[in-house]
Amino acid sequence: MAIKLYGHPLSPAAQRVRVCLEEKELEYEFEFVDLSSGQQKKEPFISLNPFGAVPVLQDGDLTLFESRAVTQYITHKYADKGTPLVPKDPKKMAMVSVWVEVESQSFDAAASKISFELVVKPMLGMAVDESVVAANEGKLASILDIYESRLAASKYIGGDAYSLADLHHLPIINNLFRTKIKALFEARPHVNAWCADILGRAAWQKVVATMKH
Ligand SMILES: N[C@@H](CCC(=O)N[C@@H](CS)C(=O)NCC(=O)O)C(=O)O
Repeated sequence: MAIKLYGHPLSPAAQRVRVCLEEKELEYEFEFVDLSSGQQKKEPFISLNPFGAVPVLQDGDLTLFESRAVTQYITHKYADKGTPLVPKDPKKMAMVSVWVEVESQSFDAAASKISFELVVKPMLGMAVDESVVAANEGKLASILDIYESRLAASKYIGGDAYSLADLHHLPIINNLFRTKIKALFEARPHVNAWCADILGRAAWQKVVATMKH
């Protein structure tokens, strides 16, 4: 049975899974979920994810939600396809896991709040809360200082090779690059070069193309 991804083209969490499927060169069916009408909170979707959010991945009889858990599943299940994304060596794998956690617990915690204020709210015609932006801008700047040191010593955030730790950042970095917050990334040369590298990957550019429809 084919892989099916339920999502919305503008959902960063769905984009995270989509870019992983593209890196793995896997065929999949994309099922549009209309977030604006609340389809995600109703049956039949709510039975796939009781939290009522995209993405959901179905692969045969397996149904999964939570984008970062889904990418880990794809990476391990399809280890022999496309880009490896997680190293086999346990020490290298552990380092990737560290930075997967950093993205989720530190980077995303600040960056996705800014993305919501400066990218999502204007799209929905909602007023931007600049106090939320300011509070999280300071947090993000401190996190990017740590990234700058890390990337001065390591080509990719999780180690020598491109991995899930880099890939998980893409949707929110892509959103923030459309805002004044881009300056925080540009001010840090290693972070800036890393962003250019990962945003330029063919798999991510395929996902970017799906956002323009
Ligand atoms: N932690 C979840 C977040 C999922 C999430 O918040 N999805 C958003 C779109 S990016 C959504 O479906 N929002 C609609 C809603 O919550 O009603 C993941 O990584 O999959």
